[in-house]
Amino acid sequence: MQETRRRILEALGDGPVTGPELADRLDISRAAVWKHVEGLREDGFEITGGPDGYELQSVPEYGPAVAFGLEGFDVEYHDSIDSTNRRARDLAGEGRENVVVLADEQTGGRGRLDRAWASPSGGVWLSILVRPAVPAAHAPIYTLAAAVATTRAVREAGVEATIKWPNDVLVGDRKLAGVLTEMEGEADRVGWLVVGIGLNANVDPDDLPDRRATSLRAERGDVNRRALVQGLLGEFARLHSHREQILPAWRECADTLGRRVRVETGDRTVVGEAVDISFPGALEIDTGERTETVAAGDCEHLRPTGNESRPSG
Ligand code: BT5
Repeated sequence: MQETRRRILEALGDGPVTGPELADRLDISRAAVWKHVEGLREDGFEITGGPDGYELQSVPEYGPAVAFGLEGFDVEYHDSIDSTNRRARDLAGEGRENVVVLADEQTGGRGRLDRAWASPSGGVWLSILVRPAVPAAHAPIYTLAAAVATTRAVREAGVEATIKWPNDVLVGDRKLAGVLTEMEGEADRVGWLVVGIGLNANVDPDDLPDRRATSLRAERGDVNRRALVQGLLGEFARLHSHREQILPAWRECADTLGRRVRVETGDRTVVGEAVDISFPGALEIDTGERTETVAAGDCEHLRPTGNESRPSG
């Protein structure tokens, strides 16, 4: 959101302000004030004009308004886009950073390994573009940070979510959100990192292809997505600048630790008890014979009996 519009909203936050007063405070012309107020109205802010001046009546639930009150990130909002990750990668190519691409609907959302990610209108589909000064090998820690930030924001909204390693946010054994991280860089330095988060917010699980998917609407009713996204991004920003807090926070949110799991890594399958997570995000699995460290893969929670034919999540 433009700095001037942010300042106008801030001024209106304390009660009505006249046009001339706004022009004075912001050191812009009255015509410019009028133009910015019109722009805010177009973005869904309800601003009335009365004898006391302009008055802010309501802030929209989602859309460009997410930028209002958010520190540290520029927000680029789309009603509909193919994929916020694709757009964030393009912005990375233009040299941008600390941008969040946000959409109400995606027409070509992607999961890991190029799987399709259903993204109907009403969800939270966003991608965070950052350039952390770390080696490329450390990138997975930001995927964990995104899962923690999402889980905490969802818990704040009253839904007891947990994380399944490495990046699924579940309610019980149903998937509420997923994370897709993409990056470019040299071995010793990340060039850019795009952390994509898909969160089934105000959507109907019937509109999602996977029968083991859930949404906030199904779990507790519709949420204010602006507050949710601001909470999520605030949490991500905190973890981003305090990396030492990410693993402890992940352990606190995780449902995988202490469970029997099966992890498919592409070239092997590891079955055993998930005993811990290690930097930058590897799962430690006690197979009974030794402890295996698995850096990436698809994880299935198994029943404690060891009956692997009946996965529970
Ligand atoms: C993920 O992949 O969980 C990562 C999803 C990341 C999506 C975000 S949305 C914003 C940004 N822009 C993008 O284009 N992507 C990111 P994975 O672990 O591979 O899970 C994919 C699998 O989840 C699919 O194969 C389906 O079985 C299932 N699935 C698809 N859509 C779903 C949904 N909306 N909710 C729950 N499960 C879904």
